[in-house]
Amino acid sequence: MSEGLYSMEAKNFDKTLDLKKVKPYGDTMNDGKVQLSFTLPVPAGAEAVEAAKQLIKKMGFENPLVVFSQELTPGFTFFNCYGNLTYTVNYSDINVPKVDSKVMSMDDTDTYIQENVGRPLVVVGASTGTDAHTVGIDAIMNMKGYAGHYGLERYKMFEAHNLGSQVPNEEFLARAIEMHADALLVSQTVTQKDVHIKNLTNLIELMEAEGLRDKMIVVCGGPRVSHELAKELGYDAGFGMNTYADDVGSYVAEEYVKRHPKK
Ligand code: B12
Repeated sequence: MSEGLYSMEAKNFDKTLDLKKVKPYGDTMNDGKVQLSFTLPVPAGAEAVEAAKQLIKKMGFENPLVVFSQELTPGFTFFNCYGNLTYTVNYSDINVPKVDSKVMSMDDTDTYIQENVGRPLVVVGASTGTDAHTVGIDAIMNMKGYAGHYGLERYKMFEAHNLGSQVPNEEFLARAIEMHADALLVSQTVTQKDVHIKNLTNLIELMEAEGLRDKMIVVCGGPRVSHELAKELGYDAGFGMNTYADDVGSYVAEEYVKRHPKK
């Protein structure tokens, strides 16, 4: 990976920064200072503090410091601590797979679809399976949008259908077929016991069984979803935290045009 703007700024700020050996920054470059908090299932007291310090050392920290400890309930003690991390990472070697598209504004995406497709693209979204979280999919799809970015319902060239939450995969797919969806937008927030992996995989299996997988662009998103994970599970793209409708809208439009070049 190339050295990004921020790392370059840090390098100008302090010449001792080595991007091959990056560690946390606290008060001074390379001090490795980290704040951590956790609970131990032991009663509060000097022994609890010592146990916390020993654990911090085992995690790879030097100078363990417990700055706050309090009994939460009899037999459980909460700690706030500091330590200097001894480990480093090679930032220069990091390569994170990302969605390959040029992010356009809402107006530019509308114009792009108008010029290259000539009709609104149909997108159908939901928080699927047992997942009850709607805020993520709403942020992407709702007319009013999220953090100053209008959602897909606001775009002139997307016909956006948000089916809400806890939509079973079978129903999601049936509605998508009925609405002639060009793209599916799946949101997954709960990841306990890998429920998202099972649910996301199940949708792809259903689509493959129906011979539909290649007929639609299939995108998933959520706070613990990455593009890499999405690809592994058979999706075209995956979006994580801090995604806006602009990112997804641009991707869907460009991907559709790639698959259906204008004759
Ligand atoms: C609000 C909330 C709820 C509300 C949801 C209300 C609603 N209508 O959505 C309620 C109270 C109902 C709730 C319930 C539960 N919750 Co809850 N909830 C949260 C909370 C506080 C905020 C989530 C949120 O709204 N984030 C804001 C949105 C905007 O962010 P986002 O979802 O990440 O979305 C962005 C991106 O991820 C991306 N994105 C998301 N989806 C998609 C889809 C596509 C296609 C694309 C492109 C992008 C995309 O774009 C969005 C905008 O940038 C989080 C904790 C937290 N602070 O994050 C816990 C949290 C998600 N909940 C959690 C849990 C465990 C639950 C419950 C299981 C609790 C329980 N035992 O009952 C239940 C869920 C039951 C169920 N069947 O699903 C855990 C999940 C842990 C895990 N890793 O699995 C969390 C992390 C809390 C915690 N620390 O334990 N919850």
